[in-house]
Amino acid sequence: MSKPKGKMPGTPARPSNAKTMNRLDLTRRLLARLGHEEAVIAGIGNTNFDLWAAGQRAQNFYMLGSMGLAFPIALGVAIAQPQRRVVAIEGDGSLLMQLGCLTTIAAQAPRNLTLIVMDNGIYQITGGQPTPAAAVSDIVAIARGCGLSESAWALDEEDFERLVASALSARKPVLIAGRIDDSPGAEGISRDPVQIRERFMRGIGVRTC
Ligand SMILES: Cc1ncc(C[n+]2csc(CCOP(=O)(O)OP(=O)(O)O)c2C)c(N)n1
Repeated sequence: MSKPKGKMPGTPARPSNAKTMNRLDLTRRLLARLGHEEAVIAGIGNTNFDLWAAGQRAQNFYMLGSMGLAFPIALGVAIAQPQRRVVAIEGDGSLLMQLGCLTTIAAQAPRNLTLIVMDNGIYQITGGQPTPAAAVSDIVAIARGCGLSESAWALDEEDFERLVASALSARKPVLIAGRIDDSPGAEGISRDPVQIRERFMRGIGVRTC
């Protein structure tokens, strides 16, 4: 029998030349590239902890409680406000739980949406259990297969910044995945969902009082 082609279980699914980076550092680099009241939506747990720590903009939304909703929420904002750039940040475990959103985003093809995946290969906040992205599932290949042709691994911090800059002027949805270390998210986020929602709605101009 001939050997099966492709990646074998247990072979890292990310490119071997992708540097292991740091979530908070990448989040700070992302925010430093913004300047036009872009909406930034972060997923449950560490991604929103680090977004909070990187700077509490009124246009930031912090998802609480449910995995995999940062990209769907961002899609809604991108459709509702086509003149505004929207960026979403999600963990690999959360995205893998909600993969269908990639096909919806590809089909809707909003011109103003950038998706960022912080891939540490673990469900870190619940104890560090490995995700399929650690061994067998390549998130960028999945996204491309869903129709998001502008999907790429950031190979290092400079590459990440270059990809973000280009995504922020792209005319298609763009997905950027970064391999990150297992540093815990920063402490200190306010977990009041009503406050988070109201501030965001004022920040993107849909609540005026
Ligand atoms: C629908 C759902 N299932 C399970 C959980 C429990 N849970 C919360 S965060 C999390 C892990 C998230 O992993 P990932 O998105 O990779 O982020 P990381 O913790 O690695 O930064 C899990 C399993 C949940 N909150 N919601």
